[in-house]
Amino acid sequence: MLYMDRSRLKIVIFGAYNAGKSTFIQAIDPKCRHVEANKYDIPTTVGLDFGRTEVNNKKIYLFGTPGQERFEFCREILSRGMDGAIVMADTTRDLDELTARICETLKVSGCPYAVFLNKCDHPDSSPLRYRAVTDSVFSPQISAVNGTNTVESLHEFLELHF
Ligand SMILES: Nc1nc2c(ncn2[C@@H]2O[C@H](COP(=O)(O)OP(=O)(O)OP(=O)(O)O)[C@@H](O)[C@H]2O)c(=O)[nH]1
Ligand SMILES: [Mg+2]
Repeated sequence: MLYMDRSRLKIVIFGAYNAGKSTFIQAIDPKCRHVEANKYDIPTTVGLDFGRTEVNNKKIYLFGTPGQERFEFCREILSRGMDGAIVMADTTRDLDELTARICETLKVSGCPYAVFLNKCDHPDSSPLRYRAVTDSVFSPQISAVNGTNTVESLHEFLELHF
């Protein structure tokens, strides 16, 4: 298998539409690539995001998924062979069905994952909205848009599991 080598890790970023997945990958790797379209003049991921970084001599490949419901097939393809997952949660919105379902699937699968509580810079942010899916899961508060706690949280997640 391509990713059995633990010096290279495939980490997939899941989460609802507009949660900040692409913004997070951009914060980690400013040279990342996106496949997106405009929905009501707002960019939305329709294929994937791809970013790279290196942590403790490990090459980390970040694959961002599309959040729209209709792209389930993309999420399924991108999740093949993943070593770990990060679920991006928009703390300005209540826990949604897609995010709850992704967390449940990851929990059952035994794949190492974390829930990143995003948009904590926003006045409407309330991380407690996600308490149903953060019990005994690493769940740092971040702001992808201004970079707060993004790199540190990724490092901590990797140190916990790899
Ligand atoms: N205030 C605030 N806004 C954010 C943050 N992260 C992302 N955003 C904004 O949220 C919107 C959606 O961000 P994206 O990164 O495109 O979200 P996504 O999860 O990739 O969206 P899809 O690919 O369409 O599912 C953009 O307007 C971002 O600027 C954050 O930490 N704080
Ligand atoms: Mg996106």
